[in-house]
Amino acid sequence: MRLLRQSYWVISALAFTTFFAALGFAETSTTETCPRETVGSIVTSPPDLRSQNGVLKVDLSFRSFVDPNGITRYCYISAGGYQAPTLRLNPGDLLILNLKNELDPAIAGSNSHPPSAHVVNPNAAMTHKARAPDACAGGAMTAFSTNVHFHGLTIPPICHQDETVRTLIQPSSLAFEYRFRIPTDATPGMYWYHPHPHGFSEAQVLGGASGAIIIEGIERANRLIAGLPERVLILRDQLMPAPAPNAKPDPSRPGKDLSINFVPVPYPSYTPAVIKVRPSEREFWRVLNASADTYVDLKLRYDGKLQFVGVVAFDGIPIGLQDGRPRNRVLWESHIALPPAGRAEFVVNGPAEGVMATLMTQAVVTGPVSPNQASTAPVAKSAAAVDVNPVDDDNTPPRPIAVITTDVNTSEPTASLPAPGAPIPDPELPVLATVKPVRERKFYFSEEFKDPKDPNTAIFLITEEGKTPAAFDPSATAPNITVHQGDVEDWIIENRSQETHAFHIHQTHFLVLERHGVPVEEPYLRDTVNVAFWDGFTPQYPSIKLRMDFRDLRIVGMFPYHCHVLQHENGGMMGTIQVLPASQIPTASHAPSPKQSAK
Ligand SMILES: [Cu+2]
Repeated sequence: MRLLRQSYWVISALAFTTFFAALGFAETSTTETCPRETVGSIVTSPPDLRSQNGVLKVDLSFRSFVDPNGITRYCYISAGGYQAPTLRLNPGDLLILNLKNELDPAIAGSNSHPPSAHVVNPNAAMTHKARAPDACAGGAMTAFSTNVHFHGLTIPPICHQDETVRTLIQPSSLAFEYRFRIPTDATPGMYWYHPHPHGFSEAQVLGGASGAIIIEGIERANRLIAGLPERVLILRDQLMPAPAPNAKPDPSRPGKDLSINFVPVPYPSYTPAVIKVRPSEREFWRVLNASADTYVDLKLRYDGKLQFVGVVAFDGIPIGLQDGRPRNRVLWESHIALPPAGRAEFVVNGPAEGVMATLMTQAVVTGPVSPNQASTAPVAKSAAAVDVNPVDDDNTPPRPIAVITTDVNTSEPTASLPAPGAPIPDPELPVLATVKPVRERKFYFSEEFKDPKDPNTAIFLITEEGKTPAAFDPSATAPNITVHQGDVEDWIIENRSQETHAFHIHQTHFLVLERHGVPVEEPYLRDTVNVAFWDGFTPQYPSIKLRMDFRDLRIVGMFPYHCHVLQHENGGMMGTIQVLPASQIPTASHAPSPKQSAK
């Protein structure tokens, strides 16, 4: 653990007081809440909190702050004052995380996001009845409710572990304890934590509430990277200040700004952050796209030349660890596309001294370009957005993120991977690609507008083929689909809408088998994957085919699958799956594999 280096917004006391007095903000909001780095500053690693003797005990406060632009920031602050600490644990370690919801309705309620505006799906709000104040039983779902999802980890979907459908922690609640053990067979790599209250996760994640989880030991999965300096980079998107009232619409204006480890890279100057590296040093980068809504497609250029990076893992699963393919290799890629929630861990050969090096995201096209878009297909707007781009609030133009400068004496990165140690054993269960699925299902993403002329009436849907499309209903007690523990299924996910969606399921990873009906061979599993948009006229919808794994004994219970573009998730694009215990009398389709009982 090291001292937190933060720079604070410098605002004169007078201007600050006048600003908040004018908007009627409560005085309890201070500059120290959810601090952010200044534009153009050096990217430093998030603070690390490491498990000791098999236990990591963390007290986190969940806070908000209204910034000088009137935009609400959210953050996790540890008892030691660290913002968004990286939680580092070994497989088998116990995590005890006490979360105190310190959102102040007096602050957030008076800012530009009135609570009612967060409810993108009015049906959900009306049917979601107030419940007892037991955090495990749900309760009033407001902009001040929260909970935590441990994205990518295979831990039980039960309250106090990784349950996100019912758990709602209110500001009035005592600190809420999350307590679970990292599975001993958890794959080493990058995971993350973020809020998941349906209807409000977009605003909270956009505001900056997210942090990395590192399961240690990736050098045991790939000995090539042992000893490399490791760097944790977290990309976040954030709302932008409203354009001037008479500003000319700018088609290059992004839907959201980006930041890297809380160093903002704001439109329109895109002043890049600064990553300092030792000249020509090889590093191991662990990159999380913690954006609520924004896709990135990362590229490294040295003196204008595109560089290859050596991919070791996606979504916390190192190559060759769970797919039966050879290990101890990297995939050299010229760009890294990450949907919201995606992670990539890769080797970077640092630039030599004097080389002009940049990290940038190229444009990501999230929908067809249509000159009539504004009149024929309403563009869904985030109800939480302060500004609404009249053209496209999903616009994702190319932009720099950071310049990489060499410095022999830089103190970053502060951590290095250890020596390789003993290789991680092969998984006990048969490799997913070789397992015969018990059934195949088809789902589809679609969008509807209650009023075709009003983009604010967008409803986002994920539907199993043959069922009636309906936005996610948080008050529903029955799951959308049921499987049995031990099942392996193939899911085809179609996109029948004209924008991209990022399919994600909690508690388990999947194997991508096909894209648009064409087999693909990916030597890793994922937990979040993009599904390309439909162009509006091709007879066949874009699709992916996934092999879904419900064999893990720990995931019995109910949990969600959804689009990880949180604007869409909040707008209804979510369903629940219930994993029932394996049948007592094994049938052909539900027989647990012989190896499972030994697990
Ligand atoms: Cu989506």
